[in-house]
Amino acid sequence: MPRTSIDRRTFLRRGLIGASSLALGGCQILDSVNRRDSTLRDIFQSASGLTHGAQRLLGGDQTLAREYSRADIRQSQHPNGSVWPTGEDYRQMALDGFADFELSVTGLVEAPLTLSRGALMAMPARTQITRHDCVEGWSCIAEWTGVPLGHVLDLARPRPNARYVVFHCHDAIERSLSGPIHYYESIDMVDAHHPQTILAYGMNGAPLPIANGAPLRVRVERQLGYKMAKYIHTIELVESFANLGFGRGSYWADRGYEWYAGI
Ligand SMILES: Nc1nc2c(c(=O)[nH]1)N[C@H]1C(S)=C(S)[C@@H](COP(=O)(O)O)O[C@H]1N2
Ligand SMILES: [Mo]
Repeated sequence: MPRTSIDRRTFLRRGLIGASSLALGGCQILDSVNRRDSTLRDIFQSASGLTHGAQRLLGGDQTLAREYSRADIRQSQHPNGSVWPTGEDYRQMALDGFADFELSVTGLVEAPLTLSRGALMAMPARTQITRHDCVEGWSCIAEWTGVPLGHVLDLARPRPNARYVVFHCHDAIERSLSGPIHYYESIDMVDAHHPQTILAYGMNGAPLPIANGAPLRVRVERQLGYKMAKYIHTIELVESFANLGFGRGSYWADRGYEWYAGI
C-alpha cells in the first residue's frame, strides 16, 4: 500500500541522514555501504521502487515544491560534489565564458537537437526560489533561472517508447580501471515535464557559477540534491537504463542510493 511505502521510506531516510551526520558525509558513507553490505543496499533499492510507485499512485505528479521569497536566501548555495570539471574541453570552454557551449538532445527523439547557450537563453524562462536538500543533511535556498525541460523535450519530440531522460555531465567524478566515470543522472517523463523542472543557467540573479554546475544544470525540485545534475552536455532519452553505468539509472543509484529520491 502506498501509505506503508512512504512510512518505510521516511524511516529509511531518517536512518540515512542520521548515519551521514556521524562522519564524513552521506556520499562517502553510502559508497562504502554499497561495497561492503549488499543486504543494506537491497533494502535501499526496494524502498526506492516502492517510493516511486507510491508517489505516482497518489496522483501528486504536478504538485509544486514550495517556493520562497528573496528574503529567505540567507547564504550562497553551498557547492557540493564536483566543483570544477577537470577535462581539457571543459576548461577551454570555461575560459571562453562558455560561448561555445552546446547542449545535445539525443536518443529516442524524432528531432535530435544541438542548442547553443544563446538558443537556450532565448527560450521561455522560469525563475523559482526553492530549497535544495542534500542527502548529507544540509539545505540551501537559492533562486534558479532556466528553461523548462519540458519545452526543450517538446522541440525534440520524444518517441512513444522514451521513458527516461538521462543527463550526461562533463565532470569525471571517479577514475576506474577502464577510465574516468562521468556523473550521470536520470528522471522519468513525469518529472521531466513538471513545471519546476528547469535547465538552469542562472542562480541568484547572476550566471550560474562553475561550482554550481555552469553552464547548465537541472533542477528537479521534488527530489534530493544528487538528482540535480550539474555540467550537463547531453540529454538522452531512453527506454531503459540497461546500458548506463551498472543499470540503475544514476551515478549514486549505482552506488546504493535510491534512484527516486523524493522529498
Ligand atoms: N555533475 C554533477 N552533478 C551533481 C553532483 C556532482 O558531483 N556532479 N553532485 C550532486 C549533489 S550530491 C548535490 S547536493 C548537488 C550540489 O549542487 P550545488 O553544488 O549547486 O550545491 O549537485 C548534484 N549534482
Ligand atoms: Mo547531495
